[in-house]
Amino acid sequence: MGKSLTHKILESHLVEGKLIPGEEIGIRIDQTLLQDATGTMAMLEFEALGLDSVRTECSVQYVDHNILQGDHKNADDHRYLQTASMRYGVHFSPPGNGICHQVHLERFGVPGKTLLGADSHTPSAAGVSMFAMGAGGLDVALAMAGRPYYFPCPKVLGVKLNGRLPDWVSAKDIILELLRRYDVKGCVGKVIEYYGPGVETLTATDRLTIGNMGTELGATSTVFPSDEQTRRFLEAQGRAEYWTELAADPDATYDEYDQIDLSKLEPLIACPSSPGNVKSVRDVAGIKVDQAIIGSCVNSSFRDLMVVAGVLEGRCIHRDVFFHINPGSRQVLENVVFQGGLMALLMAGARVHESGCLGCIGMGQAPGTNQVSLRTFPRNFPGRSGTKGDQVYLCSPETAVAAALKGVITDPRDLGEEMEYPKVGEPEKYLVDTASIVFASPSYRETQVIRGPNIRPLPLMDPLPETLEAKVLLKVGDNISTDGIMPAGSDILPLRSNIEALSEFAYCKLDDDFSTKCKEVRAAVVVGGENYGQGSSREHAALAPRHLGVRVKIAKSFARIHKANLCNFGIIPLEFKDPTDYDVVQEGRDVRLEGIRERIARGDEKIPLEVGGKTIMTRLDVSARQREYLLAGGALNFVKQGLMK
Ligand code: MIC
Ligand code: SF4
Repeated sequence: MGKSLTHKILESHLVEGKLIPGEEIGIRIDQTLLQDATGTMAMLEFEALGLDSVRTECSVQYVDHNILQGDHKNADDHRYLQTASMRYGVHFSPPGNGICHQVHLERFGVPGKTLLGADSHTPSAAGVSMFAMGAGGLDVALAMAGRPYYFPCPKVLGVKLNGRLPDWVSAKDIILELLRRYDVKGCVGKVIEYYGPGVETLTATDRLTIGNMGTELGATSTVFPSDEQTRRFLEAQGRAEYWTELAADPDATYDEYDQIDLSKLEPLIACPSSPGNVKSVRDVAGIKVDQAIIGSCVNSSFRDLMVVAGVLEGRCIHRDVFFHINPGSRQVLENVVFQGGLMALLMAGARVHESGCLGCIGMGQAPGTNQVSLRTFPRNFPGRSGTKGDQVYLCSPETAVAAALKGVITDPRDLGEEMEYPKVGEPEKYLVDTASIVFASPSYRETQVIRGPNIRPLPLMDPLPETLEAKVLLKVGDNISTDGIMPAGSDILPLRSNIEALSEFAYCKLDDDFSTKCKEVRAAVVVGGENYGQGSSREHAALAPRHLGVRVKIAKSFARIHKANLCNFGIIPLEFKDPTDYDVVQEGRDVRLEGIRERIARGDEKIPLEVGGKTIMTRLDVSARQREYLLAGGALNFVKQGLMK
């Protein structure tokens, strides 16, 4: 039986377990990636392990999220990350150099290697055929220390691509089509592997777009073959020597199958306020648009910006639309300048920004009251833009620029009546810029790590008691994202390395009083529906509630990264055995987990929970290692215990 490329890469990296879907496996991690919003904590965690340097082939620290400098905090964190990177052998990409996923593809990605990143969109590296996953910061810190990464062995969904995309339809529409089919939890526990004749029509950055938003489907990772397109991209980036050819066996079998005829796709758009709320652009055409933004890690490549520049050549954007361009990397912008695209963008009236996450993580660019914003971003969870009740749509650069020209949502194919589709291919050679990257060097090992006052040590966490009594302080519905649990934005993000201050904001968008209520109880419970904790990988969505006293979360189901983060920080992730019990566990109720310590230590999967005079059954579906973490009160306690022994 032929093998999928996913299985080939996993097999060559497997250090523990068997490739049986659902069973825990451990794989060797070749490369790691940190960004600043999750990375400050992860770097502190790495330091706590007491090693002299990282033990990977390549580890990179990016600064791209917290780049507003309203006071000393973010700038202090940047200097900490730079000096710690130099000290421990990590490459450092400073603020302004670009968004982690775009820069990683350009400068560091290597086909067939594994990459673990403290950012949920790490599967963007599928663009150069890496097996890349997002994880919590602590898991990445452990990988930096040379430890394997453990996760449930995924199923492989093989998606066959046929045909070629029509004009005005692009890679974003392919992944939106899958989101239309599967919605935001349809690919949980799966790797999406693309194959078939349509694959070779997609460039490396098209593949980045598709891999990036596989995350929005709940997928563990996305895999593309490494072929002529990959070789061309690496060569154009001056890194031809890293290319190897990789593909599934011709008779490969997959756990599940699907296919897309690229030639039949039409422009699609995700409506407010979920990436899974996908409609055809035609169906929502005519809605007045106030803001359009091209940018974020999913659509800010050279191709994306040049298509937009091509459309805008000699034209002006509509007077009622504020139009922004957030380049994916400084190198992207330099290439756009070199090829003459910047002039068209500026003359059309675009606001061209420095490269970084910017509005995608609520660092500026918030839309006004009741305003409609079209963005090429990967996420539009409620309020993520920074504006309450926001109306954010996600679409391709083609659809965004069509709206910017016309002032209303417009099918970009309609532009075909006025102009030719500006096709943009991969240049033969990109201008390559590595000037601002601080590459790791043994000569930096003596660097003094500089810590600003915003960097606070991790609060201590107590081990799990014999029996747990707690109050249900919050009950939420399906698909609550980690943005809902631990919001970001320019006020809150700078506190990511100060857990005490940060935790005051936990759940603030769902319940203003949550942190105050927590102070009145000894231990707290949060109840959720399906796919609880989807979205961002931020471990702060476990760390901050834990600091406030949340010891148990009960949900119908959990998203992969969040569930791992809960175990890492000693919060017990229980699932309802009977989903209708969701109705029994109401806000304000007291719950009791009798003998919970012993049950977890024994390996019990069924956990009885007393609530309001009734006992309901819940399920604890975690690995033996995660049980140890829960007993110790968190992975760091567990690792420390080991060191003390
Ligand atoms: C996001 O897109 O939500 C983020 C911000 O990049 C996060 C990481 C974070 O919360 O810092 C992610 O995707 O993991
Ligand atoms: Fe940055 Fe947005 Fe990408 Fe997250 S999704 S890495 S915030 S650009």
